Amino acid sequence: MRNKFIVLVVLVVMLSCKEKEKAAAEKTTPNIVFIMADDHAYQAISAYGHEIGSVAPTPNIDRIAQNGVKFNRAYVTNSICGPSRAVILTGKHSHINGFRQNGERFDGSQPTLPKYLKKMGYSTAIVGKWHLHDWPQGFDYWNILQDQGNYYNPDFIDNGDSIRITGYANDIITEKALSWLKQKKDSAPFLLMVQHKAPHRNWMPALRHANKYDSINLPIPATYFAQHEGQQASKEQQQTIYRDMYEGHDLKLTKALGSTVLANNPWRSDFERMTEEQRNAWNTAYQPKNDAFHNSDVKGQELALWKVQRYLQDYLATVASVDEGVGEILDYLKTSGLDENTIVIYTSDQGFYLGEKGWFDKRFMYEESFRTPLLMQYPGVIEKGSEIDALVQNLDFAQTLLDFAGGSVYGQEMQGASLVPLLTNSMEEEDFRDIIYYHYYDYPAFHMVKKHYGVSTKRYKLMHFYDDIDSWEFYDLEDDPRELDNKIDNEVYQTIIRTMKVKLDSLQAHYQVTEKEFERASREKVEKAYENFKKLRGTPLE
Ligand code: SGN
Ligand code: CA
Repeated sequence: MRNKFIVLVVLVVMLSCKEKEKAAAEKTTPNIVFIMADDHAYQAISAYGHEIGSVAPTPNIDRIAQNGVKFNRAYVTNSICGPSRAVILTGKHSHINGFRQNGERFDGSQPTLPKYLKKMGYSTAIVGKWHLHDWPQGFDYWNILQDQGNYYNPDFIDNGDSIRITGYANDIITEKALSWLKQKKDSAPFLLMVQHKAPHRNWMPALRHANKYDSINLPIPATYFAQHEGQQASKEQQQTIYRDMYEGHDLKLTKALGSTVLANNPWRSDFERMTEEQRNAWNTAYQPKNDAFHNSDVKGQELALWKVQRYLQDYLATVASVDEGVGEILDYLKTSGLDENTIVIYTSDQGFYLGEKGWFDKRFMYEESFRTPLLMQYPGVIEKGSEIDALVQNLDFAQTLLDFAGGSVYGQEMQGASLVPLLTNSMEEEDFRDIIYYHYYDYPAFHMVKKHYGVSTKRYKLMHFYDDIDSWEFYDLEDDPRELDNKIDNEVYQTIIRTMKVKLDSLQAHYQVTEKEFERASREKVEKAYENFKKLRGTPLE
């Protein structure tokens, strides 16, 4: 009886997989709307079920998870902006696509996802943050932010012409994406990449959201005061909220009671771009809370807690307009009837720290910055409300989309894997990969996170900080999900550590990593960088 039941279940599952595959094959070539935020932590997306999400929900982004799938273990290969974007476009690791760290120039002549899709008859468009220091190639229409972009009155480069637009970046990006969609009258399938600036540093919310979370006590991670014992690179980074943030630039604090002049603000910033009206509205929103701070005389640990609250308030308020923008795009797809044949993806260029380990920013191979949110809908093909735990990476996006578009042949040179078998339930998660590779190069640079590489399975993570120091770290994520206990010298783990080192070697060989990739920065360069950042810190408050 039991056996018959099992046979029946297997048959039903097989049938439904076959149906999904068939459904995918029968669909006409899908449109693709790829929405990517900048520095959006998965902890700050309510679909991921973290504490923060319950006080600062993202109802529109969550709609994609409800309509489709949520990846619980999506990772990047190099947790930093430009490099992540280059990996997504090329489907190749940084050392192969040549863009290892911010500030480099992307070689736009190489094959990319939009170029292949264009070859297949797609219309291709990109709006928002680009950050690859070369004009986009492979797009019929591009309208990108200049460099990092600004929140207020940003400069856009519209197919080559630079134009300053009054307004708020996320709203303008959504508007441009929608107007491209609305003007598109032909029947060609399309790829539309919508790439937000938010919630990147310095987390400036839209004026309508500037007080959104002021009265909420936001949850502070248990590791906020972590001491990083046995983690030398963590001790030497410069992204600790209570120590490294600039009071003016990051926390929007004023110099003194009654003043509207910002405290330590070492760079030209968005405040100088605001119109008088915007600046007045900003002051109306911030001055009462800044004056309350000046009246309160908080110090020491209390001040550290105050800073993380202000940071989270601004960060989450900045996310709010991204969420609204996603809602507008989903609504338009629905009302225009495009939704049925459109794949919608929501992701970020990497994860981010929301006070975990005391930090903001990203870069490390620890979970918060290594992982990235990934939600995907494709009605009739991807099961509604499903979840995938397989280890996937941004390296896989290009091949996945080419596969869905019927052009998997173009992905052959790429280094990822199509996620289509996982998405159509035609592959077991265990049969996907069991280990992933990471390599971060941007040192010495902002936040002074040392170069490192590593591998991670679902349970174990091995990392090697090879620049400046020579330090290995090893974590058992099941036992220590917050990665506080470096077990590299722990007797119990020596066998698995040896196995992980072998796997690391074979993955490096597989991805064609050569000796050249482990070059270290000169000591002189590193010291100079530390000196410069020290100077920037300035005098905190009057
Ligand atoms: C800027 C930020 C840094 C950030 C880098 C990289 N400083 O330099 O905090 O780590 O960008 O970010 S800022 O206050 O000037 O914004 S990335 O998203 O482009 O990789
Ligand atoms: Ca980023």
